[in-house]
Amino acid sequence: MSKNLVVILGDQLSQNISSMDNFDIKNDTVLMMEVANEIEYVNHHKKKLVLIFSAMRHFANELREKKINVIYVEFDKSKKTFTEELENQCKKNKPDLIKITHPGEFRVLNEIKNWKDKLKIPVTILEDTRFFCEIKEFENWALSKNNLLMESFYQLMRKKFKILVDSEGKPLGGKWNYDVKNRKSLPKNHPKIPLPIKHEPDDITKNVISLVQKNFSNHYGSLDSFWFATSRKDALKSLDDFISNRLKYFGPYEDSMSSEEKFLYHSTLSVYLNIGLLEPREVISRVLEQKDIPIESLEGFVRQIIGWREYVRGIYWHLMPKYSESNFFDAKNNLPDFFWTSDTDMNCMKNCLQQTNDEAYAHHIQRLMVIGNFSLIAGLDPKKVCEWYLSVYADAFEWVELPNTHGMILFADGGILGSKPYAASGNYINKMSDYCKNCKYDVKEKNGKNACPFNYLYWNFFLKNESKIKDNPRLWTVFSNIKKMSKDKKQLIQSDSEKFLSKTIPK
Ligand code: FAD
Ligand code: DLZ
Ligand code: SF4
Repeated sequence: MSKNLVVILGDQLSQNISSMDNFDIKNDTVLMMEVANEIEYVNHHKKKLVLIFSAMRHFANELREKKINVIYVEFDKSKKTFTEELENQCKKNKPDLIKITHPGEFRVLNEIKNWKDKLKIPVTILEDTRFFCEIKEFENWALSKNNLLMESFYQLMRKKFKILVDSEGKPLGGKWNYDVKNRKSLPKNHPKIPLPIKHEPDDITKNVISLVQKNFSNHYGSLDSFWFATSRKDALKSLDDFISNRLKYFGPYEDSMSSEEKFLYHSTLSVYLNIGLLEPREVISRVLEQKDIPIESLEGFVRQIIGWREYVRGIYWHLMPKYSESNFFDAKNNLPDFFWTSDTDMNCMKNCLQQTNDEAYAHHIQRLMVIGNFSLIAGLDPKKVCEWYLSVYADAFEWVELPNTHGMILFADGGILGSKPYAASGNYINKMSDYCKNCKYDVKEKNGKNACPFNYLYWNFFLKNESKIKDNPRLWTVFSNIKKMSKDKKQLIQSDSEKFLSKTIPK
């Protein structure tokens, strides 16, 4: 009888993970490892470290309850890499075969590909079947298309999995897309929105909090009031809570921002989906079972999970490793210190950065239209921005973080993922949030000391990159305005931007 060693990584905490298929309880063993390299390769938020370690430890216990033999390697400084630790375990356990589900990061895949030669043991890498779309299937779709629009991939997924379609494959409600209904800002006297459940840390989580406090106090972010679910049971409670309390209005307010409401009607489920405590298929079927949810909320939510989430993963595996190397605008600026300290006079940035520091969470529009928009128009270096996003959010794994950062916000891929850069002036932020009313800067001012920096940086971005994007049909209005702009106005924009950037960007 062959003896298998099944390696389960920190984001593979699903009972149905493919590496456990045909698991032989008598002969096979599961190996889980907390290793220094995974902790240190970026400056992970402390809450992200607690989430992953606590969830790994809960998962190992759940497997043991099913009488599965688990070797769990707890963190100590001498445990450096997956490979070194696996080598130690193979010497002791002498498996005939190592099994692992395809990892979520290219870096880790490369490491795994070396195991066979290094350990002289065969290694089987299995498809990650938790996703709706296999890597190969996306690749075939991508190769059959001239441009890789999310919308066309999304419609394919809806039809293939018969989600919100009628018997002829037409969209329920008559439209594939309800985006126009889903752009509301939060009215002033909107009733308080129910917060996501806060899960009280149990003994396992408390131990991990102490471990992180002791060993990783230099990492980014606050450890106060840790509230994430770290077990499947609690993650299911969070799913129920979202469905009962926030799904109904998810669509209309998905683009809005509020200094009073950190989570609005968002689900916060990415944290659990990305480490495997919840599976996308169960989330979709639970959501579709609900009665009385308006189509714009149902479709809006389904689009995020079977559209965007699957699409960015496909893009990542289709285009890596070259994808991360592009820098379309040749942007080279360092990150301002306030990305780490939250200490800035721009109230929108301060709010989103402080929330990121406190919660290891910001919702999509905060990531995209505030921090992301700023990173784009301030010309920040894509590699540094990607590293920041990978560090600071609890749900950040490279397969999902990189396309969103490198492609969606920075347009560093030159337009594979988005058809135009998501640049916006202060006006957009003012329309969609209440941030501007408490800001030192004046959103209505275009130039000068009190002007909102988003206003001049926005035009400066287009002036600087004119030759690269002026023929983009979606930017026709922008460049026709630039044509009408006087030389003096252009100079003012450039000098305000230079002054701001020279104060803000470390050399
Ligand atoms: P909800 O608004 O409730 O959305 C529901 C679910 O849809 C999410 O849980 C998530 O699984 C999925 N989803 C929504 N938008 C996207 C998207 N653009 N790409 C992939 N999945 C999506 N998401 C991550 O999971 N990890 C990341 O590291 C990450 N980095 C991002 C970086 C930038 C610059 C931007 C603009 C977006 C990033 N996103 C990332 C996407 C999105 O912001 C988060 O998925 C979302 O904010 C998570 O919060 P939520 O669960 O409350 O989402
Ligand atoms: C992010 C992370 C961290 C901080 N620590 C570990 C760890 O100690 N052990 C582990 O198995 N996984 C960890 N992870 C997740 C991995 O770094 C990696 O991102 C994913 O496995 C890639 O899919
Ligand atoms: Fe942000 Fe400008 Fe509004 Fe201030 S005025 S909150 S900097 S958009």
